[in-house]
Amino acid sequence: MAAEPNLDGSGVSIAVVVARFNQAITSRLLVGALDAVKRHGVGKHDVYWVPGSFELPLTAKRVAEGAHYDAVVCLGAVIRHETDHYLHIATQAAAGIQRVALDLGVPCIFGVLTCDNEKQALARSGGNRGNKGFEAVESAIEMANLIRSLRTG
Ligand code: INI
Repeated sequence: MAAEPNLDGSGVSIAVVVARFNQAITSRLLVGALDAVKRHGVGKHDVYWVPGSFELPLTAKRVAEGAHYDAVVCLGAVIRHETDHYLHIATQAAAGIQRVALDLGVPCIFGVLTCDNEKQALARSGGNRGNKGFEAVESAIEMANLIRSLRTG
């Protein structure tokens, strides 16, 4: 098994589900994701907007069930505020996205930033810490190609 990821997106179909909450950040993640889609020649992609990160898992499930996509990329930005509300959202988004992947056997990528403040989020959405949206699409392509190669039937 090669250590290098297969990032050939030509035969890969991806759904990108993106949260509108903290849109100043998530739109930057989407720019990064679409950049990776173009860079790696992803065959087909569609973008679906949802209200917030809490809604990512259900939407990921619905699009993954349709069998039109080889992978689902979930993008969001959960930023710490005065209460622990953000913690519930981040935890449930992560657990829900993983559950969809395991239940349906479709790679669902966790492209959700969980940050203390907006400065950290900006750095990770096209600033000096890269772009998590770009990385999420690369993970989706790698996993789509890997899972396809492991199919037995
Ligand atoms: N949604 C986010 O994506 N990020 C957040 O930081 C956030 N905070 O902190 O409240 C957030 N809340 C909305 C949530 O995802 C749901 O859309 C809402 O609770 C309705 O279910």
